[in-house]
Amino acid sequence: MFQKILIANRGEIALRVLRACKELGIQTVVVHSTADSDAMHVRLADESVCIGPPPSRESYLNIHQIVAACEITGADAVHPGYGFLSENAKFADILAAHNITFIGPSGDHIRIMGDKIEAKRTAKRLGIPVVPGSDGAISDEKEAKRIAAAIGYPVIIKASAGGGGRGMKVARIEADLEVALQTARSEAGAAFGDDAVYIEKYLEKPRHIELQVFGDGAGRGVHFGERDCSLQRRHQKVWEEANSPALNAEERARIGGICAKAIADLGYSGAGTIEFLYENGEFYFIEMNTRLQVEHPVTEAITGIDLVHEQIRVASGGGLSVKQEDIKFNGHAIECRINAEDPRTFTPSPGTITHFHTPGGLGIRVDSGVYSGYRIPPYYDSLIGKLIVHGRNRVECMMRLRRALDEFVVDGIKTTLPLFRDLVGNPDIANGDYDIHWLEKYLAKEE
Ligand code: MV4
Repeated sequence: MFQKILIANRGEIALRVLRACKELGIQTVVVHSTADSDAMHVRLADESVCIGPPPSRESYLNIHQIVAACEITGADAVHPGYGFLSENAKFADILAAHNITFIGPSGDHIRIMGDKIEAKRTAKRLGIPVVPGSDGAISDEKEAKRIAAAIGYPVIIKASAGGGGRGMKVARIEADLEVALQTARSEAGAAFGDDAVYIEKYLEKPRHIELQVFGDGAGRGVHFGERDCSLQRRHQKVWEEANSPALNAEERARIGGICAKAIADLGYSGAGTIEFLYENGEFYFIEMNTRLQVEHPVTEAITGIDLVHEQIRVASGGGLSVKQEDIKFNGHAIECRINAEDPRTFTPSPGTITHFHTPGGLGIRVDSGVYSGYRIPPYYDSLIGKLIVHGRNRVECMMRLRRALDEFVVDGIKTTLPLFRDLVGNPDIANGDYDIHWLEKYLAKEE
């Protein structure tokens, strides 16, 4: 087991990882920018190292400073959290070269999944159902037209170096294809320095369902069920739940089994998320994320398993603490992302939190790094906390969520709490009847 872990992140996730380390008796080091000297993760860590000025590029993304902080403090592993360097293959490789364990998959696995064409090819080879489309990059318009005619319109052009919604163009008819292809290609070249694009059948009203998987790096793989993350705005998830209101136990076991076997065959190590679009009872792979995700607590709530403990165990060579048959799904969980933003326009609202009171009681978890009197710096993303609610079933979970939202007080700044208070009263949400476009349509109507 590790003696000392360096946490290369900030905010609620730094605190989340810190808590897991404390429970496992592992010493903690945090790194921080000058804007985060009074952050909670800095106060609670055993040691802290200031690694640079506020801009992320010069601090939380500065690989050399982080490696230096490991060497100064004698940390033997790094947990990257999510965002920042968590899916940076070069960072994983550099740490390995310094004999520091990256708590995550190998640089090679990160690299494969970062290249969306390679990721899809790998998924397909491993038996995961993918969206119909080109087998790899498309070379010219003629090829695009031929494939589009074969799979049928509408189609979508995606950047291989994109992901998370960046660099996509829809063509509804053949006459749209030339422009879609050219814009997607030139935007990809400008944004990512890689103009490779691929084509897929465009799914009109899917849900976004993702499978939580884990590999032990030695040929074993398990799945922890799915999360439904369809409620999003501009590719930012807003509300996530486990299980998906759209799936039954049989469908879960089937797609879960496929994913767990794929992870085993890949020899993958650590936590991963396999993202699917789900429409008319079918799963279509789109991407795989090679990190712990923001919404992992809903999976923890329904399985009772600490996923950060598992990450640390696997990275230290101790293997997973559970077998597939030990993983049971119990009840329902919902996570609301509390952002320091206007609840309608989503304009960031940094500033000082004058009063912060979190709800409590059975089935309530709040993961947050803020406190009364804390000043939110304007340099980073606006997530200030997550409310995770668990119940024996979805109805109980929703009742408890409504009550918890009433108790939650954040004064001094705008937050997305009022949006959630509206959503819990909406009949579509109560019925679990929504797709990836639901929230944006709802927000457009409310204006
Ligand atoms: C799609 C799609 C429809 N058809 N692919 C957006 C994010 C990126 N991970 C993939 N995305 C999409 N890919 C096909 N073939 C629709 C989206 C999409 C979306 C996906 C998940 C969650 C929210 C979304 C919002 C708009 C579009």
